[in-house]
Amino acid sequence: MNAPPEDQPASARPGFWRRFSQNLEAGRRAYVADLKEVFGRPAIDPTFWDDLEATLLAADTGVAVATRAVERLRQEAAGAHLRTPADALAHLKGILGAEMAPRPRSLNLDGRPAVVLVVGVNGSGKTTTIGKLAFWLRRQGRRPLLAAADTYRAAAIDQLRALAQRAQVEVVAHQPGADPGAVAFDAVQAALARGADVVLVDTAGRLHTRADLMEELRKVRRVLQRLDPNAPQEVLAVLDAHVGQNSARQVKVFAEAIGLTGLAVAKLDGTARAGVVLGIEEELGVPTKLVGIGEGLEDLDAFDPSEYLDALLRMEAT
Ligand SMILES: Nc1nc2c(ncn2[C@@H]2O[C@H](COP(=O)(O)OP(=O)(O)OP(=O)(O)O)[C@@H](O)[C@H]2O)c(=O)[nH]1
Ligand SMILES: [Mg+2]
Repeated sequence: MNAPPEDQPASARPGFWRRFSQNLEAGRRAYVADLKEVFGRPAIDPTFWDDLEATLLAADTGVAVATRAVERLRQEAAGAHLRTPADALAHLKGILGAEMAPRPRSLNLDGRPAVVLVVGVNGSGKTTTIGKLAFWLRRQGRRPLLAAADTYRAAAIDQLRALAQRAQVEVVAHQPGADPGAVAFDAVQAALARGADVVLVDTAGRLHTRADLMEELRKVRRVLQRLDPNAPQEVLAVLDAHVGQNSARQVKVFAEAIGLTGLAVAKLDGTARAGVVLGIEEELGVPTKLVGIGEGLEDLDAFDPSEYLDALLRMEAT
């Protein structure tokens, strides 16, 4: 984190995490019922550990996280401090929290302008996330500018323009089919000329031209680095929570090709895969920095592991 805390509060949205919990409710009723059943047992019985692991797996935390967490709890139960299912629940949040804690999660916006390159597979939520992020940044006194570097489809440029209008930020766009590197270059120049301090670069997500796409992204990065050796300050991959653990595998290609500084997990509303953030981080080793819980401009915030785990392990209705 390079900006002072007051410049970029951990959460810019009062009530965001309450809505996050409420949105999760819709998709995870069966999971909550399992959670209640397992942790509501009067004692740790012979099937308790397997059932707990199955419940975590059902929330899509991924195998590695679920087995490691249950193993740790079992070890603690062998000692004196963990005797009941309720104890296990209390300890579980600490164990999962420790898995997430060491990763820096604030956006690095230390550049003039700072450049955020947004990548990801087709339909993961890149363009929508950029609109939401522009709005989020503006509410914190930043001046974002959008770069329409997904030049494959005219519709992609129009979509970004429409979002920019709603978020009241400027867009730099070329014609469909134009060189994405040239768009990124012009956007940074425009930001310098107009006093914008963050450039958000939208990119294409075609899967079937994967090799071409990766080369194109590398080229965009080279162009940006020519203007500022530290750019892009952030390379964010947008993942679709509904795709679950598989989305991490899809994003690995981007991580290997250009490197990632953070993840933005979109569509965490109405999904049964509430635990997906844990598994994705485990698989990629890249911190989740932003989460999206809807299509509205307000539906994005900085990722807060503690709020997230509270929502994940909460059993009462919100
Ligand atoms: N429910 C929900 N829908 C979302 C969210 N983020 C994006 N969407 C929807 O997901 C669909 C795809 O979003 P886009 O932002 O166009 O995805 P993209 O990655 O830019 O897609 P391409 O440019 O085609 O690769 C749209 O219908 C969005 O409205 C979210 O957080 N929640
Ligand atoms: Mg798009």
